Amino acid sequence: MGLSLDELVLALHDVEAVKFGSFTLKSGITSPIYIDLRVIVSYPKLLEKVARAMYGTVAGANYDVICGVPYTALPIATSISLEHNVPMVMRRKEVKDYGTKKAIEGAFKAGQTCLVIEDLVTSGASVLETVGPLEAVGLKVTDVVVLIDREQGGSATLEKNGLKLHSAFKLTAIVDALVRHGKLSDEIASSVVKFLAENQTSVTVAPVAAAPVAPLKTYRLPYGKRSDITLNPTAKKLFELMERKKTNLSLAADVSTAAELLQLADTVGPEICVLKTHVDIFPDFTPDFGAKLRQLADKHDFLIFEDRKFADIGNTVTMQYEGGIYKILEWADIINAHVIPGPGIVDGLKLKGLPKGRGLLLLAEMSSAGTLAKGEYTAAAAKIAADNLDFVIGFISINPAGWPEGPGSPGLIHMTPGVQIGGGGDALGQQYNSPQSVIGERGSDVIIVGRGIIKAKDQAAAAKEYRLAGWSAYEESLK
Ligand code: S5P
Repeated sequence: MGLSLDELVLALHDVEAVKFGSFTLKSGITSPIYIDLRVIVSYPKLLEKVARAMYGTVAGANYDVICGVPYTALPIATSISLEHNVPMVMRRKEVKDYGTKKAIEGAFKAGQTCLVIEDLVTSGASVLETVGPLEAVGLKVTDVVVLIDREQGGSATLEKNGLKLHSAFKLTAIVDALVRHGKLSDEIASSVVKFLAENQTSVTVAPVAAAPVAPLKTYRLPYGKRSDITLNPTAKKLFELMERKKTNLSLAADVSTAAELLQLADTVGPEICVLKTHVDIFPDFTPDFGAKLRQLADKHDFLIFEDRKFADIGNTVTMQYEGGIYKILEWADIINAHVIPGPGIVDGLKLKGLPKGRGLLLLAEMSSAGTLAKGEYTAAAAKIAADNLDFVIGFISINPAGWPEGPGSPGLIHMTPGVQIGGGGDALGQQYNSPQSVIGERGSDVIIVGRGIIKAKDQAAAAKEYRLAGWSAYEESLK
């Protein structure tokens, strides 16, 4: 093998993969130690030794394929794969390539076991972000190997998720070795140990795109019937047009200009029930934007949802809804709001929206990793909706089938973002589920799809594919 573990620690220290001083971490915390293993790609012999040390650490574990957590561990996994002739799979961090649609690349069979390879574990969150998509495609994950365990709670979190952590080094052992070899003072060493003790993590979030949810058991009323139950004219219109057009697809039209949006609305209009906008991203917004979009909405029979996510006190949101440059109240059938300020935000928006027959969706859950909108917060949103059935038409939600109190009145509509046919996620915390999972298992009513359609070469064809996938999942769920 050549190097002893001490020598490997010294080599890592030499290339400054492990540094001591005062470093501000992403979280804002000041740390006396900084580990950055990305640099090892510049030292092929060192990379090889790191890979060998890790492979030796996990001897005895059973696996058919290996998968490196992107990006730092990819070259380590490759190195192990080459030396030991173990096949590798790769997780795409950004599933944006509509043509390929795969979150996990490579050849494997469902039921095979995958060893996860990571450079460093702190909380365990990034390992879980890779385990989720692996399990979602049917691979079993039981063991994880890392070069360095920072001993900040990662091992316990992984254990809670049924994963055994193997580490070539514990961070305190690295510190010890460096002290023994005169590279580090006792004083710095004890500040590191103190830092680790004071900065323990615990991750309670479920793995990204996690294990499949149980099939929906609640009986679903057809959209058409629910149009008679809602008290809100916009929701009634929505249920009716979904039934008429046979679509439960909402397009998240996050393109860069208003001109592009109008073009896109005309192209995919026939496939969708709702077009969702973020009007504040357009540099070319003009006061006639609303009227132009309304014309297209009438032409193609869809509703307009401005995803403004209001979040202020009642008095302020009335002004934001009606005024400013965008005058959202004039052209958007639907808006949404966070419930963080309490029910006053609904009262404020209702003052302006109800006389015009508009509808409001409450953000009860979010699709992003680590969202705080869960548990009691979600239940509070459901309660505010139940108290305002004239104006609140439903929710932005992720798993209404799992709500302890149920998904609420059948007059309320659930719209779910974070949808792509291949699952996966993006680099900024977005988490995707498939149309089938969202409608068939999670009990939602409408799939909200952005990049899955926008980035496709043929947007109209992609929209059609999503419409058919969403609709067949709905029809299946009626049975
Ligand atoms: O929790 C949420 C709520 C919303 S409204 N997660 C989301 O992603 N959204 C919105 O849905 C987001 O602002 C974006 O417009 C869309 C998802 O886009 P995609 O490209 O990731 O499909």
